[in-house]
Amino acid sequence: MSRFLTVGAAQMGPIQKTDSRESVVNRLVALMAQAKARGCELVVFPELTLTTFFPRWFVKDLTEADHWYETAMPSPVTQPLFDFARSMGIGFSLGYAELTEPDANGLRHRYNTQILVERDGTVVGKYRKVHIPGHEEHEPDRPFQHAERYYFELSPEGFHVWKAFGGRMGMMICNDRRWPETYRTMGLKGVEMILCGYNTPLHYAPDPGQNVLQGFHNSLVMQAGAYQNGTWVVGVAKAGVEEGVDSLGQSCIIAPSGQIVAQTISNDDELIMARCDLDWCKKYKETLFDFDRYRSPEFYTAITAQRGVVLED
Ligand code: ING
Repeated sequence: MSRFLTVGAAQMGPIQKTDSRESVVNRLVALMAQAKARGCELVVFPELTLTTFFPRWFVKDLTEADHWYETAMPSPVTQPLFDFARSMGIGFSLGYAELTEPDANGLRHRYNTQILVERDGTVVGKYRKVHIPGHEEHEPDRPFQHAERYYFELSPEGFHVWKAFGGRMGMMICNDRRWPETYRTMGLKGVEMILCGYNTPLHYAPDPGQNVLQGFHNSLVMQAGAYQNGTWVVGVAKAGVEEGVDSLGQSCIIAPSGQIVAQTISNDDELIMARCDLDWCKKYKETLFDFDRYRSPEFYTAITAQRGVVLED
């Protein structure tokens, strides 16, 4: 038995500070048209894909950054993407900065968000980033900031798996892909395909020795997560030199075996695709990684009981 889902990874090249949302949406629509022409049923876009990666700058008054966020999805500027998708009968996943309406206490919340939109245009899932990297305060010694912990709050909901596109779909955002808990939490919910967007600068200020390993680490974590949870993984970059900062491309589609079945070769707008058999997940979920048969959660309690390391000696 096979349940095929043809998925596209629509890598975006740089988005500069002065690039309008309209110009970005036009690029997204062009990639979506390519995806449709190549038989894709679902196309995945990167993290924060409507604007430049604004956490590379620090602004003292957070409200000065409000224009980088979306207060509605769809909004008048993103409606053309939703309309085109529905007219083409193609679904998509989109990452953006979310600024919510005031809550019961009059507070507005800021999340690094990704949505999943089915082929009929309905938003069937929303995920907000759990693992928020970088720093909370201005760090002037850095060549550029990575102040996501200043601009975004922790997800209030955590990880979820949605029945959509004929399978069980999960989402994660960028730094989430580096943490095994991300995959396992969704693996324990039966996930069959995890959609991930990322913005990964090649320069890692806390340890520049890692710079040369960015591509290796990117593939390593997603291949491991896919294999150890018997799931497809789609990783999609915003790549290239944005406002002088060079970010990793190497978007890829990874099988439940951990094999990379498609990978981009440029740092620009580039579509890759794969015809994914969701039933291929069973080859791992029902053998090596039959969680119910082989896991020993009684020995894993430290994973949820602790945040950091507790030395036993
Ligand atoms: N970006 C980065 C990521 O996890 C980072 C943070 C940059 C980590 C460089 C390591 C090296 O890919 C986001 N947006 O999480």
